[in-house]
Amino acid sequence: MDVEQAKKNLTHEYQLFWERMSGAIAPQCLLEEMGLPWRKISVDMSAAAHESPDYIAINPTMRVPALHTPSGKTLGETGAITVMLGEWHPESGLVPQPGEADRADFLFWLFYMASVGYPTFSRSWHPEQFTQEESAHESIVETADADLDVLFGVLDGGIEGEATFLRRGFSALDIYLAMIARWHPDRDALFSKYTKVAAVCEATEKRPACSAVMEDHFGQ
Ligand SMILES: N[C@@H](CCC(=O)N[C@@H](CS)C(=O)NCC(=O)O)C(=O)O
Repeated sequence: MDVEQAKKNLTHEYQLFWERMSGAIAPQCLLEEMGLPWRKISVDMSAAAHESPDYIAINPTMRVPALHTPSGKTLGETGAITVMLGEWHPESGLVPQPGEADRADFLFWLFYMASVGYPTFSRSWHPEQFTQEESAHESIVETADADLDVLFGVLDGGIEGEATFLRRGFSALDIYLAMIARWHPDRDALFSKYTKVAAVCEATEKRPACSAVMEDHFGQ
């Protein structure tokens, strides 16, 4: 392949700005499930690479993940990335399209997980970002973990399929749920208590693409 061809190929693949165990899990699973060509661009958050001018030019929110599309657009926010990948690749059937009956439920549950769930995990994992008092960390984590219990209880009640969130079968909601369940401090206890959540996550993680992505993030 000549340089010109290589350059052309680069512009035809997605680039996922990625960190281990981060919210990059969901878009990575989607890219794999959709069979799309993509490239991993590691962002070393332990070295504050997400706060560097280069990364700010890509994602001004200074958060990971971000997705650079083959058409040259870059966007952040896992919820937005999920919806847009679904719209750009409707043939995947992973995201209900405008006009489909379960679109409203899909958006409802996706944004509940992305806008309520994700920041609750941020409180549980990074209490230092929410207070200047070190003595308050324990209490912030305890409150966040109690909120997570409520969150997963609500999600359990919203699951309508057998081992999928939506009745239609496997969708991007299952991927998002499997991602946040992986972040839970006690996944065994979570799965014993919320059996519908467990069924969705276990079925999702049995899929070859999702299983490989989880291994990429949580393997040794
Ligand atoms: N609302 C964002 C949240 C993304 C987020 O908070 N990502 C974490 C990594 S898992 C992050 O970048 N944190 C920045 C920091 O800790 O400074 C999304 O859904 O993409």
